[in-house]
Amino acid sequence: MDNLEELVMHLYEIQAVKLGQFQLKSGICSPVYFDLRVIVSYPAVMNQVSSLLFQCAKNNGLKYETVCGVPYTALPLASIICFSNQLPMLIRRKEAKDYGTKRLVEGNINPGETCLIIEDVVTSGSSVMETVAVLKKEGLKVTDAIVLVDREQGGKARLAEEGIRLHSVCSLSNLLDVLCKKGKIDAVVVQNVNKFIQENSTYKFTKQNGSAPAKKMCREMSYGARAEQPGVHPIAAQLLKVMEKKTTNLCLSADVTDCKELLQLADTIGPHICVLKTHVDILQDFQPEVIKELKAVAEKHEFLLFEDRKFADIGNTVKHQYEGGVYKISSWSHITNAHVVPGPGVVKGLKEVGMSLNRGCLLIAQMSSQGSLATGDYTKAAVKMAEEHSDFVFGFISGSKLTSKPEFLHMTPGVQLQSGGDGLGQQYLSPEEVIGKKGSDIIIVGRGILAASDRVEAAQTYRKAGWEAYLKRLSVPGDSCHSQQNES
Ligand code: 5BU
Repeated sequence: MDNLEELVMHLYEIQAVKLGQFQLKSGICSPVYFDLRVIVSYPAVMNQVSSLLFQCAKNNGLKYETVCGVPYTALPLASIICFSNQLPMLIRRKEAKDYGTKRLVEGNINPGETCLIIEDVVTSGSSVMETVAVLKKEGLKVTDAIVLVDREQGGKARLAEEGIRLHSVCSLSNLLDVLCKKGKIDAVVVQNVNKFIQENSTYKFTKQNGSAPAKKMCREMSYGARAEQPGVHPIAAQLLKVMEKKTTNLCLSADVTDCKELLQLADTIGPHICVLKTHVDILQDFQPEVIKELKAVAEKHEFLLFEDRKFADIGNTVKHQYEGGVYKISSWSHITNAHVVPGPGVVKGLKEVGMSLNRGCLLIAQMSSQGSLATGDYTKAAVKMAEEHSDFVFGFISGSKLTSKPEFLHMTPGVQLQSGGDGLGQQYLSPEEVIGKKGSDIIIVGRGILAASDRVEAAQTYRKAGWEAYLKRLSVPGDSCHSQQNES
């Protein structure tokens, strides 16, 4: 048995690679599943993997001064490589919290030096890209990444477009060949996995002469990659990271009038959402205590709070409304929103209160209700206002994507699986339309979930629909690069 065959058999024996039917976090069913986190419990496998990764870099004649593993699985692998070969290492921090105050890269950073990336498994390449972006921000050069297993779902092509060469110790096809040869799987399984790979590529391009892309296709950035964009607002970065980590672009519009019900909703639906939107002034038994509890649930399930207050007065008044009164919105709500009808003073007023608290604001550029006047030039003016106050405004309430600037987020209300309305002007579009066709980032769902007999099940359905529409959008380059100034 050669080294690679031996390794594949070891990985199979310790269940780091499994064949069967696996529900991925995205909701997609995969016939193959990798969990390389388990290898830390097998020192011989750790050694074997590390030396194959290092050998792969050597075989490709790579020149580099330092090494960084993509957190977390590749961290110990990078450590072994560096220790065994006396190379300096860098550690990239991944914590979503406190990233504003802590260093993002630990170790001696010498700008201009080349850093080699180590990763365990590559699917779309987005995790590698996140680490590359952080290292580049520190002034390092990154040109190559070594991965143990390339799932052959488009990661290599995507990384190549970003100027990163991906070298793999083993491709998914190699791995299947070995397992088939050793009698662990049969040809039908190999066929199934190959079909899955073909149908679930995260990147597609038109080939010319069998290799190079026929033309440079503009492709969509993942939520995770957008979180690393220069100039991204801290709240947008936090939210994008939560979305990527929890694999959800669902915001629950928790329009209930009872505090106990609100807290119960937050706790049961919390694992499935990235944002919980409130109308705190419809709570009939509001007590400041409820906010304390809501904040604790938000932390427990890692979602952000969004008070849908729709401020629409002069700057001086909204300042008081945001900070004071009974609800003290600025003290707990990560996100709030404002109409642009008063002009920029409304943003300036809110900013005076919210900036130091690290809050973020969305501008209402379009509304979901029938006959809304927020269209055309009004919408364009909202986009301009957001761009001029991007230190506080990080996105829009809108029916569609309004700007191609990746640092801005679009949240869309008026979402239900069934199209139609509510008889009072509300108009509904499906998650597929909103995320897939209109290019929005987050679906806001209220009664689609609240009126269901099983709210958790309904939330899961919306989460899956929203996420699958996003994944589909990621896999089709071309149409999401254009700023869609169209009206919904
Ligand atoms: P629904 O139950 O999914 O229809 O609730 C939609 C929520 O979004 C509700 O809280 C509205 O106040 C909110 N909303 C909206 O529906 N349309 C808009 O244009 C804006 C907010 Br802005």
